[in-house]
Order: sequence, then structure tokens, then C-alpha cells
Amino acid sequence: MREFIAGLPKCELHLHIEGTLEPELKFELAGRNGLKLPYSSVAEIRAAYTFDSLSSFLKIYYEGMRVLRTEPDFYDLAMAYLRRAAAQNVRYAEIFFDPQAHTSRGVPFDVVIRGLRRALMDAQAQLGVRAQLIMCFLRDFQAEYAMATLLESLPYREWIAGVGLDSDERGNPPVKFATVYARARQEGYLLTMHCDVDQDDAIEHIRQAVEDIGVDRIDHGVNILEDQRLVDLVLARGMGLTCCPISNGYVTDSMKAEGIRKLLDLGVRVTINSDDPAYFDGYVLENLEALQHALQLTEAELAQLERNAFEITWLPRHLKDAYL
Ligand code: ES4
Ligand code: ZN
Repeated sequence: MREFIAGLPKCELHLHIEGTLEPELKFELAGRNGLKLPYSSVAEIRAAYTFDSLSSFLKIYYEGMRVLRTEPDFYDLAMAYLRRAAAQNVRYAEIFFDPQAHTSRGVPFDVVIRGLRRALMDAQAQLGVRAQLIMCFLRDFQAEYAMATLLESLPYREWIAGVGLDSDERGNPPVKFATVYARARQEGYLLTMHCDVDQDDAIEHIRQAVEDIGVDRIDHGVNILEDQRLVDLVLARGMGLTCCPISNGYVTDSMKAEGIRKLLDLGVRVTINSDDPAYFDGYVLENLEALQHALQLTEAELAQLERNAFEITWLPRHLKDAYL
């Protein structure tokens, strides 16, 4: 089974590039940028990764990314991820980035996107792994800042497949960004957003995302099982869910494996992804292994999970078909 999972062609659709920053690269970038880290070793950094909720995780996540300053920093970050992805037989990835986590501390938007874009181009040429970018707004900032970020992205419209919404969900419902999402759709962006597992008002947030905003996809979204009507709507629209089992185990009490199995059995296009692998200690391969271990998935079921992912990619038709 290990060999089967390793050999399976994979598709990653829920991956925060800032969440792939491994402690080794953190040190290297700190040194390059003349910054002093409050840790003296890689082991010390890893030991400080103690979180048991979304908010305790996010604190460490934002603190960690302060070493990212220049275009080559973002290039190296993305290239390191894409090398690992290629080694795990990931054939295609849609990669989230959080521009406001950088512009809010003085790093220009174009520095971020140019570095990431150059890595994607080099990875395709050198590693044979294709990838696209999804720009996420930070939901704990004001909607006006998200709108300004959307406008700032427009010169790079062709480099970005769609938009997402992440960060602290508490008190920041989907409808807070209704105007931003309407404009994003007008500009031709595809739409997704996080509906994190077991958040307050989880099912109402999922309802808003699907019915009020009209997203094309939901990130996480396992709580949809609480409302059969919404499950039916997602089935009717053929929408996908990007689930992240190991991440779930960190920010809630479990991987939510049983819920993922239920969604799979219902025919929802559920997919398995890694979220923030440098922090949650598992890339997509390890997520598939953990889920298989919990659910005793068959080879056919594992193949279905990857097929689901390739089916819901945001690639143009002719490129999508090449993976199916
Ligand atoms: C995130 Cl696990 C998670 N949830 C919400 N926002 C995020 N950004 C990066 N990881
Ligand atoms: Zn996420």
C-alpha cells in the first residue's frame, strides 16, 4: 500500500506557500536578510511549534514568515516546495499565497508575486510539475484592504487563477467579503474560501459561501455533513472540497477521517491536501498515508481521491484533460 500511494500521480489543491517554510530555510533567509531569530537551532524552532487551535497556529505562522523579504526569498520558498512536491509525484498544484501578510509589513506585492511566478515557471521547465497561484485575502483584516489588494493584483491577472480567503475565521464570515468576491468574479477570477473545520457557525459559513457568494470550491468544509440540503447542492454543482487531514488533527480534536469517508461515499468531490506542511509535519503523501491508515482505504478509493482533485482543478479544459 505504501508503494501504491507513493506511485499515485498526485494533485495538491490546498497548500499555503508560507506554510511550507521549513526551519532550515527560515534560518538561511534570516541570515541572508540580517535578521536575528529568537531560536538557536532547527530543533528549537520545531520545539516551539506547539499549537492546538487555529489562532495559536496562526500566531506562529505569521511570525515565521517575517524572514521573507526579497524576490529571491519568495522564489526559494516556492522552489523548495515544488522540489518536494515533484519528489512525491505531485503532477499539478494550486498554491495559495497571502499577499497581505507581506504588504502589511512593507514587502511590496510585486516582490511577492514575481518571486513565486518565476519559481513556478522554472519548476515546470526543470521538474515537470505544473502549478498555478491562488491569491488569498486575510479575513481578519477589513474588507476594504482585501479590495485594495484585489485591485493591486489586476496587472498580474494572468498569473493568478483565482482568489481565496483564509486566516482567523472567528467573527469574519464569508459575507463580509461579498463585494470583494463579486468584483473578483467580474475580473474573471475563480473563487474559493476557507470554511475551517469545527469553527463557530461552521455550517452558516458554508451556506454563505455556497449560496450567497457562489464559490466554485470550498477549502476544508467537512462540516457540510451537518446539512443534507447543502450536501445535495454541492453534489448538484459538482463542487469540490479541499480537505487536510493532518491539519485537522492539529486545529481540532481529530483528523475528521470519518467525515471525509462519508463525503467520499456520498460522491462529493473530496480531495486530500497538506495545508501548512512545514508546520503540521506532513506533505500530501503523508496526508494520504495517515488517512489510509485511519480508514483502511482501498487502492480504488485512494485513486478516486486523486481523480477528484484532477477533475476540479482550475486549469483550462485542454490542460485538465491531459491529467484525466
Ligand atoms: C491556515 Cl490552517 C489555516 N486556516 C486558516 N488560514 C490559514 N492560513 C494558513 N493556514
Ligand atoms: Zn488552509
